[in-house]
Amino acid sequence: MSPKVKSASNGYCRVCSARISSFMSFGRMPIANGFLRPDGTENEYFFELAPAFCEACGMFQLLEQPDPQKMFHEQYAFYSSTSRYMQAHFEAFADAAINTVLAGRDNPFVVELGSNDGIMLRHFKERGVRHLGIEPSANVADVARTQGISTISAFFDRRLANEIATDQGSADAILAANVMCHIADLPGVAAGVQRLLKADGVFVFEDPYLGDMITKTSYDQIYDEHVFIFSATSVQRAFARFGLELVDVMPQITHGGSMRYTLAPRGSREVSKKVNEQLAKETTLGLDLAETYVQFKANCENSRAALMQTLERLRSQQKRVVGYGATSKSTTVINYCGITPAHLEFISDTTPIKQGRLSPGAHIPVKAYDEFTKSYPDYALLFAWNHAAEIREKETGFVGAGGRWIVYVPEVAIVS
Ligand code: DWN
Ligand code: ZN
Repeated sequence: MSPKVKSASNGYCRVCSARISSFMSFGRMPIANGFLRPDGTENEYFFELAPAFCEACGMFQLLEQPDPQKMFHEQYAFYSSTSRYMQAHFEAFADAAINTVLAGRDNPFVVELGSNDGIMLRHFKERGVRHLGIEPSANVADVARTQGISTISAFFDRRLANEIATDQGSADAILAANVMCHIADLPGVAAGVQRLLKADGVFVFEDPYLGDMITKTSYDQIYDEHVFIFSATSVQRAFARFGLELVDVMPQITHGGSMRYTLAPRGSREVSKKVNEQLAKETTLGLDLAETYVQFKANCENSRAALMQTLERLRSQQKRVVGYGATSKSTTVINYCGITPAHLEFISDTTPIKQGRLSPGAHIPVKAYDEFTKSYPDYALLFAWNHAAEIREKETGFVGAGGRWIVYVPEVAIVS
């Protein structure tokens, strides 16, 4: 992605240039991972978080996205390796690539876009596979480099693809996880992939899935970094222009429901029947219909009302309530719903860079995990709901002490 890319769509689809308009607004939003120092709350940046759906190509997208440099930089607050489950997930992702696409190839070359702290590439490195990570956020890229994972800090585009192909050769596999949906210049990246990929190579990426977001009302997937929420339909159409064909899809449970897409140069591989099945499911779900998004808006409003009713009730009962996981997603929930420090005492998070800071927009203190265990609150609002299995497994002490979880996906509820 080029940092020069215009971040506003100016009312045109970023993929097919058809006219688009937002179907709802989540209001004024700060940078989702823009955790603030307590003495640095002045001049906080805000933009309007407004999603749109392109009826021409099916792409769900933000009308406006802040400049990439405001989101991805040397202080980027999200380190992929914070979850044990995600570590296992990426090991399996790497294994699948090694055992299928790369099997039998002579000195294969793997490129990962948005390689973060090396959570996936380390498995290629350990097995001696030639690899290159491209990660614009310098701090997380440094973590990967210190582990000997070959990484460059840059935004991926056709120019960089050309440089890599010239210097290191074409790629057998290009991988990306939770990255493609962050890049506004999707056509630029697709052109780069087309340039860098071998004629018999594959491009495999996964991202939060539109179908899950719509069915679960998990509107918190919508924030500055997620300029797109993909479906099989929109992915198939977006890449076709670049000679890349959708040959496989594989649903994932990660991040509250994701989809892994495999693309290959047109005609180079057989198209799995799962592709057509998924496209048909999306039609049944109504993902291509404007009315689906009108209903989604109503569902978001109902979810907000239910969550605030719960938090207000607990406040009036003087219960201690804290947030669990200062996720990017929580920035949308907190600011859209109007959650304040009067509702949440603090948010517990295991990421050192977020601790001692204030949450974006609402300025709720983020504290180390110890603060949570030291004196369990009455209720914990589970912002990291996508890691619920891992968290609830380890937090038996909290529940044993009478603590209760407040969840809001797929519905607002209090659970043990
Ligand atoms: O696409 C993106 C996804 C992959 O990751 C990025 N745009 C940014 C990020 O989104 P997120 O911040 O919503 O991701 P998570 O993985 O839901 O964040 C979990 C947060 O909760 C981290 O800050 C770590 C924290 N955590 C914790 O405090 N205790 C996580 C676990 C599992 C825990 O036990
Ligand atoms: Zn479009």
